Amino acid sequence: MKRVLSGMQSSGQLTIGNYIGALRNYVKLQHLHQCFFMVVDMHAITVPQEPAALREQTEMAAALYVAAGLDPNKATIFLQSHVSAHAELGWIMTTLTNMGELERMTQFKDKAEGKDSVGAGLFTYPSLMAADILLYNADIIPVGDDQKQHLELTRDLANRFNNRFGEYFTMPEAYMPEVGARIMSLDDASKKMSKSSPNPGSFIGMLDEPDVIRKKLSRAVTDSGREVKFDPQNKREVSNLMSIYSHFAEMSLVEIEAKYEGQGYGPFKKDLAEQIVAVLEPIQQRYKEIRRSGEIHDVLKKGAQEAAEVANQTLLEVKKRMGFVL
Ligand code: AQP
Repeated sequence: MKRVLSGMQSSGQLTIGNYIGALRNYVKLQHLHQCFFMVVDMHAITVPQEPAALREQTEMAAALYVAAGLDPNKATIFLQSHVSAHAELGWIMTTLTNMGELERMTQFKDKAEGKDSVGAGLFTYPSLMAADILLYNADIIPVGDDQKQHLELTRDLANRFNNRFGEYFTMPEAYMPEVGARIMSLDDASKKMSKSSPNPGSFIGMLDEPDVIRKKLSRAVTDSGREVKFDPQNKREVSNLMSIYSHFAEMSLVEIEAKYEGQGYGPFKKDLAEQIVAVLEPIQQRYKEIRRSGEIHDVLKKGAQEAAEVANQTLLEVKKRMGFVL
């Protein structure tokens, strides 16, 4: 049995991009491996968060994990900030990281673009992410395509540590969906769909009401043609919507093309909205029950205990090897 680790930032409401790129895979993997799934609230504060919003977003994300099908008796579900070893190993990993490596990170460049002032945490966050993964000696990391570069850095840091202080860390491997590893924004298909986008029309939130989903899709940008065809080079917007369709309806791209041949975009977008609603509605129902019962607090408490047991052991070993007085 392998070890799986992944997490999402509580920087907004989870989107269908987070669902397709990561959460759906979490649910599958919990039946196959030993899994640790966290809400990375300490990553969320790399951009300013209002305290009340951070609290709500963090509980929302954890409750959505469970509502989407994560079982606290199968997987360890916890908050990053509840296990202090993350911050400690995060600092150690920062000291092993070179500035040049962080400067190359495209996500940092994207997030810093056009901002007058950027927090140092946004720059160093890939080192904390490396610590998140290495603390659990995880083998498999289910992530979307945007996290590939950060995972490469994690592997480099694991190698660097192993070379300097003796073989210890496992080399983690990314686990990505074949289609939909990068779901793009509904208003601009050159940008990835992001939960922290200031334009709510650019993403579909996992808690969006059915009518909101229908409206957002009817307004989603397409091209001036009318052919439902998967061609990411020339038909970026429609190809993105087709990837989403393929996931929610569990249909291949070829099947989708055949179904909408000669029909234009209208019926395709309408059906897509219904496919998304059909998957999200039961999750939203369960979500409401979970929030109402308050059970998520018990889930997170149990998860933090389980996670800390593994993480603290790793941290101790790392400190011993590096020469800290214990
Ligand atoms: N658009 C996407 N398509 C596919 N996968 C995605 N992921 C995120 N966006 C997409 C995957 O979701 C997981 C959680 O991501 P995160 O919360 O750690 O941060 P992120 O990658 O920066 O996601 P967002 O939604 O864009 O958050 P903000 O707006 O705060 O930056 C990851 O596995 C990610 O790959």
